Amino acid sequence: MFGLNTLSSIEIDEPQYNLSDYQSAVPRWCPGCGDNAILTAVQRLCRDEQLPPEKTVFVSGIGCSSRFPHHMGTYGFHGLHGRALPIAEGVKIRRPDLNVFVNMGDGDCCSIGTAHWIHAIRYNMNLVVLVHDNQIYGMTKKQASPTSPKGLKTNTTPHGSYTEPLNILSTTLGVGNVSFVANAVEWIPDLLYQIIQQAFHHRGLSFVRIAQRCPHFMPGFFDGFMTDPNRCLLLEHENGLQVPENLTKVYQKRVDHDPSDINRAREVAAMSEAEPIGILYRNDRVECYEDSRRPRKAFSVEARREAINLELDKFAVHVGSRNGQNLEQDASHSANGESGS
Ligand SMILES: Cc1ncc(C[n+]2csc(CCOP(=O)(O)OP(=O)(O)O)c2C)c(N)n1
Ligand code: SF4
Repeated sequence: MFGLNTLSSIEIDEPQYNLSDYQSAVPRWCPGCGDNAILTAVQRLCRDEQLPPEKTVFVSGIGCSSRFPHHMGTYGFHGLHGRALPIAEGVKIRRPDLNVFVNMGDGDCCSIGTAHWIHAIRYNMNLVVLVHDNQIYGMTKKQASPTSPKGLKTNTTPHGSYTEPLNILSTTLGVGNVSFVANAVEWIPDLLYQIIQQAFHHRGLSFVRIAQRCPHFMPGFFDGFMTDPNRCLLLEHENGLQVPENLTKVYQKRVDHDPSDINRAREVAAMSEAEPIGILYRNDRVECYEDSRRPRKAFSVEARREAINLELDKFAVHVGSRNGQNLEQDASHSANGESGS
């Protein structure tokens, strides 16, 4: 007998999502832009985790990278410059059941959005935060960002940037309540995928800084890291990154890094000679904000109406009184021939 009999047939009740279910408008990023690689990694993750598109939200601010939600076949919110995190937190606090991702540029996160960045780490909501760090303002055509290297000539710093760049990883690791910090580069897809996957599985705010090429305004900027594997330091650990064998031949600069050690994480973050790749820090015991501050119980329409009416009653003007005076009394005075005016 050929084929399966009815007893051994496979029944699939759940919908199976494939990559095209997560694809929306065709990306309009420049050819070779690193945002394309990040999009591909995230779409793969959604497919592998079988995330229902209707239960998944991408939130962004403004910038080239912030066009991300347009390219995902999920819900999305393209917000205001620097304001992705408060919007995402609003979504998460009302709907903790949703998978919420945040995409920010380095300008979005570390310049106009700095206050939200710091406080989001402190709040520790269950979000995946991806910072596309091309070290420039891409959308506004090469202005210096807080992560631009000192001396970089841009439209706002034609004689070269005067200030030291801000270290995204060190700053994040310096905030009390930090629970997950990772560093990735978009041009090593296997490791990028693995890092985003671990961020997704971490319960709490997973902060992933991703070095991202902007070939249009920063051509060749990351070439040194791409052509010399020794400028990358892979952080391996059983609770962190597991480097696939095919990459071990290329990336020989690897170190055993325990992500539970925050002091070591801070040392690694401060390194300037190599780009650390992997999970720098992970602490699963930090409480999520939405677990301690659950939204209040939903009330019925009738209960809400009654509560609103009770409040409004406090301001009600009763017929027969004006400015605290009793009009009925005034009227009776007039009727008795007393002047009420
Ligand atoms: C309140 C406000 N200020 C400034 C701008 C102009 N603006 C748009 S995008 C952008 C910077 C984008 O750079 P980045 O966040 O690094 O993202 P990229 O484009 O490099 O992905 C700026 C300053 C704006 N849209 N809104
Ligand atoms: S300007 Fe840069 S960051 Fe923006 S789409 Fe082009 S390559 Fe990407």
